[in-house]
This record gives sequence, C-alpha cells and structure tokens, in this order.
Amino acid sequence: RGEGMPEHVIAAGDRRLQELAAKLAAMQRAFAEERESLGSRCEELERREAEIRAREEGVEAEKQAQKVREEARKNYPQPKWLTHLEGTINIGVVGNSGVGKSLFINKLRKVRPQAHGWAPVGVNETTREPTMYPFPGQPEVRIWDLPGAGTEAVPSATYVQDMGLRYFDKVLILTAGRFTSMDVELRDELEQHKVPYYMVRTKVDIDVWNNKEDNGADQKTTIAQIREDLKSNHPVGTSYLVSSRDPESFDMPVLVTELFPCMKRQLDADAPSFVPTAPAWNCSWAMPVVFSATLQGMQGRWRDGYSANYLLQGNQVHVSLLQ
Ligand SMILES: Nc1nc2c(ncn2[C@@H]2O[C@H](COP(=O)(O)OP(=O)(O)OP(=O)(O)O)[C@@H](O)[C@H]2O)c(=O)[nH]1
Ligand SMILES: [Mg+2]
Repeated sequence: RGEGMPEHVIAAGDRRLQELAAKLAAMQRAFAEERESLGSRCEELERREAEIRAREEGVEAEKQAQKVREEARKNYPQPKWLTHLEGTINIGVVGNSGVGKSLFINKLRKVRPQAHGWAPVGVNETTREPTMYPFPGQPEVRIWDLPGAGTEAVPSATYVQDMGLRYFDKVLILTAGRFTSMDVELRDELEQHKVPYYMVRTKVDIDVWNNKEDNGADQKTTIAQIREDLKSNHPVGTSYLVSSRDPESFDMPVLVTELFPCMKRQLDADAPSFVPTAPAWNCSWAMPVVFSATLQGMQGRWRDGYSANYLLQGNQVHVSLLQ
C-alpha cells in the first residue's frame, strides 16, 4: 500500500483488483463448465460413432444375407416331389388361390367331373400339395397342379422356390381378373430362367356375364375391352383369355396349340397327298385328346373334287381354292 497515497486512489485499486479476481473466477467457472460439457459431448460423440459403426456393420451383414438369399433364390434346388424330369415334359400351372387352376387342368385333359383323375376343384382353398396329372394316353406329358400362391399354407415370399419353377418345361400363369404383382413376379422369374410361360386369364365367361349385366355389353365388346385393358395396363405381353366353363370358346383352343408346339409346325403344302405320319406330326403327344379322334385322323393336306386344298393343322384349316 503506498504510504501517503491518497485514500481514493487506494480504494480504486482495490476495486480494480476485485473486479479482475471476479472476472478470473468467472472465466475459470466457464472453462470448468465447458470442459465438463465437452467431456460429456465427447462421450456422446463416441457413443454415436459406435452406433454408426454398428449400423454400418448391420447393413453390410444384411447385404451379405441378401446376396446369399438371392443366390439361393436363383439356384434353388429341384423340389423333392418334382422327380423323373428325364424323358418327360413338365408343364406347371401356377397362380393365386382360386383362379381356376385345377378346373383348367381338368378341361385341358377332358376329364369329366368327379371321374378318375379329376383334380379337386372348389370354392375354398383346394389344392394344398403339388399334384401331377399325366396327359391321358401320353403319360410322359405331365401337368402339375400347383397350390395357389399367397395363402397362409403357401406364402408368396418363397413360392418360386417351393414350386421349383425353373425346373419346368413350360409354365402357365393363371389369373382371374387382373394380373397381380405376384403374377408379374412369377413372370419375371420365368423370364430370368428362360422358361417358356403363358399368361392366362380364366373365368372370362364371368366377365362377359358381369359386363352384360352392368353395361349391357355383348361378348365381343367385353372381350375386346379386356384385351385392350390387358395391353395398356398390364406389362405382361400376350395373354390368353379362357373359360373353363366353355373350353371350346375364347382363346383356349389357340392356347392348346401354342402349348404343344409340334402342332404348330408347318405342314408341307406341296406334299403329294395326305401324309398322316409326316415328320412334323410324328411326335405322338402333340395331339392332345381335347381333339376328337376324327379331327386327329384328318390332320394333314387334302384336296377335294373341285381342286380346293385343305390344310388341317390342329383345329385350324387353311382352304385355298384353285381354278
Ligand atoms: N365361371 C367360371 N368358374 C370357374 C372357372 N374356372 C374355375 N372356376 C370356379 O372357380 C372356383 C375355383 O376353381 P379351382 O379350379 O378350384 O381353383 P384353384 O386355382 O385350383 O384353387 P386352389 O387350388 O385353391 O389354388 C371353382 O368353384 C370353379 O368352379 C371359369 O373359367 N369360369
Ligand atoms: Mg386347385
């Protein structure tokens, strides 16, 4: 303390010192607080970093698992029930439950209701196990009635593998009404494995009936409308409209000839006479029994007394009138 310093100078010095001490204490407090909060922030950052790492690892593990699942999906094994593929032609019929798969197969095989070999048909979920039906008289041609997709018994997620779709020679995808995402998924799967497939819309008799009731439309109009709708709203390519109630109408006859390619082969138009055993027709199962014995016997090229040429192929005949 300065001897002889005026009192007011001493007092001002004390105040200044107090002020500085207070400022320092405040800074120390702030620093301590900051350090404390930084410490907890550091911990928080570390925790978050660990969480992100764990998530990254989770994502990587999921990616791997997905890859494994995809591989399994692509290379799924032949199902145990699908045996004797050598020397047989296997046609699978798939689609959602209740679209009419079993009835369609019965009609394709011309089996009478409830007769021996009739595939059970019903208003409830009916087909629970893949069941094979040999073509009458052609046991090497096997049609498989597969359970409907999307039921509790047959979940959609594993349907493709469970049904062994890639092992079939041909697959028919049946739907009643619009094609669903499941149908499109099945179609993609078959395309991926290069299995020929056919998109079939069943129950068109009901569509025709409904549209007549609702809009007074005739059959021709309804069929044209359905075709137009399928073309513009369903990216599934060609589809066949069929009715198992009326198998001789709509696209069923064409579908049958498409299904059995031997029937499609061109006959030799210049053959000298009717050639029932021409090479194009020597594959005996080419002519399913949906065609009558008479129609089968008439296949080939004919000429009548007026020089008209008849070329019979499947259920179609090409007539050329010669002068
Ligand atoms: N009107 C009409 N009814 C049909 C047609 N196809 C099937 N049905 C009826 O639809 C119902 C179901 O037919 P199913 O053949 O049992 O169907 P599904 O696809 O085999 O069914 P799940 O075995 O359960 O998958 C039955 O009542 C059939 O009579 C059709 O083209 N027209
Ligand atoms: Mg069925």
